[in-house]
Amino acid sequence: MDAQTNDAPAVRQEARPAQVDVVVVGAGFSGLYLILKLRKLGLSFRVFEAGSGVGGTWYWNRYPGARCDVESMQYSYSFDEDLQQEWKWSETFAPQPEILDYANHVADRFDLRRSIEFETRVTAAHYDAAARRWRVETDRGEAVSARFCIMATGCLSAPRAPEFPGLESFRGETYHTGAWPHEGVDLSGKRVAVIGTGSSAIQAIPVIAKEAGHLTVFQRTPNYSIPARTKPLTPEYEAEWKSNYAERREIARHTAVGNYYDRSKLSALDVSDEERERIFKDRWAVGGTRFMTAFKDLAVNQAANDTAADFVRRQIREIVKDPATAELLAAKDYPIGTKRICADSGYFETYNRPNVRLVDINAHPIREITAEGLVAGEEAHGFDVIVFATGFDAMTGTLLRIDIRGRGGETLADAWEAGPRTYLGLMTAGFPNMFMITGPGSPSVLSNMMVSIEQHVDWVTDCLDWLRDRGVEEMEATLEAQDAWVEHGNEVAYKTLYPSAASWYMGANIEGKPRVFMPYIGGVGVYREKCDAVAAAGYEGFRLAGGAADKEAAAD
Ligand code: FAD
Ligand code: N01
Repeated sequence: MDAQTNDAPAVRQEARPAQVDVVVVGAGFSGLYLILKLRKLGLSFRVFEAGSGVGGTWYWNRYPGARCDVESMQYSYSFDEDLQQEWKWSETFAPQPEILDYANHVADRFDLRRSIEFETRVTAAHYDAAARRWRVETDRGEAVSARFCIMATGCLSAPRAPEFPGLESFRGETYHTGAWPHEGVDLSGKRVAVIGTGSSAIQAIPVIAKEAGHLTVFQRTPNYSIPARTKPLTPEYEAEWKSNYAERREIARHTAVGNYYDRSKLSALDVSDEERERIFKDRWAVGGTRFMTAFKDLAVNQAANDTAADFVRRQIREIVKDPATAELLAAKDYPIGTKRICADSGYFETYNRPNVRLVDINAHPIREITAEGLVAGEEAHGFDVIVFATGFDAMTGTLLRIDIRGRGGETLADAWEAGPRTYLGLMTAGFPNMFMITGPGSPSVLSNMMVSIEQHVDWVTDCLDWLRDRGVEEMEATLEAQDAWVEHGNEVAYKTLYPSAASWYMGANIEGKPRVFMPYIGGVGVYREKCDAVAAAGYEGFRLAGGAADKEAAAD
């Protein structure tokens, strides 16, 4: 099957009962693994996916240059030994088409497609407290009743483009990196604008520059980026990983970010200037975001962080020939790593090309989009194509685009008015029987997401099994447990430098969005232990009702 066209092929469809145990929303890596686990449990379920194929992020983000920044050998499922032994990655950092192929392979290998209803968007989910069931509605006009609802909707799945005045008047083509056309876009010889310089833009810009006639990049905030230095996987490297997979995966599960690689135990301030420079140079030469683990304190100590930021700025000044452009590209106003660190393939070098220009929109704000292009400051720019690489309404946006109402009809939007509040990033008080996979309040976007996805799916499905065994019909995070978790999450976050940046982690990329640090930064390993302890204690911090839970309550 051609993964890039990736329309759902004709497959044997499962029965579509109007009443099921579980509804799953989303068929990215979270949803796919959920299907497998729910089948093993023998629960009845339905899965709705807005896209026409599987893969989520990797189905939607088909912009030129898209690729992973977690090493391929680690950005993959670990739940099946044969799968991880048999799948072959071509490069150290896999390109998007290959990751999408992998998602399709998993869907076919485990015959998952028959359980998914594609091109079906969930529009509403209302909890009926009397029946202890969710009523889930789709844009196909169907309503399904489910005991449990699992939101596998992704953290970076609500693309957003700023509402520049005049946008509708533009006569050329516009695209968002997060919703790139499946048939690709012919940019050859065209005058292209890219707005934004986040991870997506930084990956796309070098590729677009090679194809376009002229490229103008509109930058609001410069980003720190480390060369990815992706290269073909050697048979030796692959064999070494595959013969140690089980052990390495297990180690990764207990690390801070879910990756198996060396993390320094040294402070950047405890070594000589020469030694520090040597270590940074080594990391820069190896490539990839593991640069940030060169020293143990880069994320928590401003002075230590400054040494890394300064090193990266010096690399940029060396690479970019025009000093004024280099200065604009050198981030200075926030600590390195506190906005998601980028990994690139020739990003800074691209500005040495004669057909590429950088415009600082702080000095020259985009005033309007016109029929011919856009006006930034006093200058009118003509374009055939405008690419919005302007990111996502991250972590909460996708959930809040669904009309979710919990106990008593309270909307999730109201419950999260001051920012998302969850217990363990798994559930929100007032919304019983609704789980989130990698929700706000869990490590999610700060980790190798495959590790976090597997951990959440395993935890949730073990929980469903446990509830079923005891005939428990309702599970809800208590307010006390949620408040304590939110407080703990904030406490840990504010020990780091992260909250000092105007990042999407803080909701700062969306006007009016509450400024709270959304993911849990206490570490993947620590978090896993906490989740396991909660489960072992009979789901401590959750209120349970029905079946054995009622009997226990009556006996107390
Ligand atoms: P998603 O892949 O986002 O899937 C969610 C699915 O839910 C989507 O298919 C969507 O269509 C569907 N959906 C949402 N709402 C509805 C609805 N209302 N009704 C029906 N369907 C709905 N993570 C890493 O760890 N390493 C990386 O290198 C990395 N690179 C990334 C690169 C890009 C460009 C982006 C955007 C993200 C990247 N991520 C990376 C994060 C990535 O999102 C996760 O790694 C992972 O793919 C998330 O899987 P998921 O299934 O949880 O969510
Ligand atoms: O989005 P972003 P992204 N006017 O929000 C700018 C993952 N990912 O799609 O910084 C002008 O990071 C905005 O400027 P500023 C990864 O987790 C991973 O690039 O807000 N500009 C910024 O420059 C990543 O973090 C990979 O000042 C505006 C850019 O648009 C996440 O997805 C690859 C603007 C948006 O950057 C999101 O990345 C791709 C406006 N009104 C994505 N609004 C890997 O490599 C926004 N901008 C693994």
